[in-house]
Amino acid sequence: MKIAETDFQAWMGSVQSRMETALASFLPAAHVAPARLHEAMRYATLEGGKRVRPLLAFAAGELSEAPRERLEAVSAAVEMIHAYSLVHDDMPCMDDDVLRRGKPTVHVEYDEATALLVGDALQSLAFQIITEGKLADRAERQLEMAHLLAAAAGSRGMAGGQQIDLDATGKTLTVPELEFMHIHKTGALIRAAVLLGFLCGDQAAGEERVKLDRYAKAVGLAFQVVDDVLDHDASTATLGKTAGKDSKQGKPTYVSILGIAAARSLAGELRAQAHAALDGLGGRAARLAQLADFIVLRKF
Ligand code: GRG
Repeated sequence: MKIAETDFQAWMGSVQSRMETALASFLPAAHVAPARLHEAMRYATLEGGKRVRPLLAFAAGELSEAPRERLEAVSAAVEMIHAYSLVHDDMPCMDDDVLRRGKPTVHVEYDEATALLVGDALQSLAFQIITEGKLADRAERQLEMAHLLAAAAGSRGMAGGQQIDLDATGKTLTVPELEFMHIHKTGALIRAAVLLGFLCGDQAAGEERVKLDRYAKAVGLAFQVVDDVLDHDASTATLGKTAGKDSKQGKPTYVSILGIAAARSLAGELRAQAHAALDGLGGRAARLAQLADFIVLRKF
């Protein structure tokens, strides 16, 4: 392993463990009433997940010299929206899956009504966190951050992308239609993670934000293309969720539409676009560059 790689692994491990502690303290304790709901919220959020969105927020925060406590808060908010989306996505009325992060999905471990409430409560808690305390240099900026997260999660972001996904089952989409779906379903929250991390810092300059936005869009789409490739290539044991499910459910994916070789090469192109977007940002963007590589080269 090269030194740069070892250093990246260490950085990633430290952000992941910091986030585990932060999430555990933002979530209500399992014994607090209603204990079943709080226990299930913790089950859905803690001990699992690559924490890609927090990693992106922390990396973007290096550009604007964002304080660690603010990064923990915005990352926790984004990760709670993400966890809620996974809980609802796994329910019988949507993807109907029994395995997530290597353990039974929330509606299997608890029940459907609890899973629904877990998602609702995690989403509310995310907005409570992002509007509490001082997370930006000015109150207007913090308001903008809450607005950004709401837009990313809503009908013109992730929830809208999920609707397009549900409508697309059993159909063939064109590549631009597939891209439109994923820019919303997966890309919107990833973009929000990058921008929120950046906006936490008092040194968040406008021209850097434009570059970051370009980076976030490339990485968001790359994440999904790789997700489709892994759904085709990897095993259920490696992924911790049911592999090969999209094709079984008749869902259009980059692999079903482009073929596996073209999907792999698209992931490589998006990785190059992400790197190009960082041009001129210097060493402070090193973690973002490493994360683009991690997202494209990951095996799980
Ligand atoms: C229910 C409103 C609503 C939205 C659901 C994100 C989503 C929309 C559904 C998840 C289904 C899915 C497999 C999407 C593909 C990309 C994705 C978000 C994968 C899971 O994210 P990771 O790999 O998961 O970051 P971990 O477990 O590592 O956090």
